[in-house]
Amino acid sequence: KTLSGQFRIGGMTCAACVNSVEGILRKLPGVEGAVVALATSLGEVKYDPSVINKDEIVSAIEDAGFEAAFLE
Ligand code: 9UX
Repeated sequence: KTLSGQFRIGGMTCAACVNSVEGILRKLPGVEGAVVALATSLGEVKYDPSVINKDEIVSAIEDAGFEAAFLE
């Protein structure tokens, strides 16, 4: 089963940042899709909660030097 979560992301200032964040997310085990929008600073990730959770997704983004928080 796949869940979908929206998150707000900080620290992205150019289009290459978007590619970087999407690339990080798409490589994570359990992540099945990720899109990030520079204009709105919002992203959406589809993930398998039996493999990865939101805290781990946030940590991966923050390890790359960005800030992230799920909306809920
Ligand atoms: Mo753009 Mo983002 O030059 O970390 S790649 S600012």
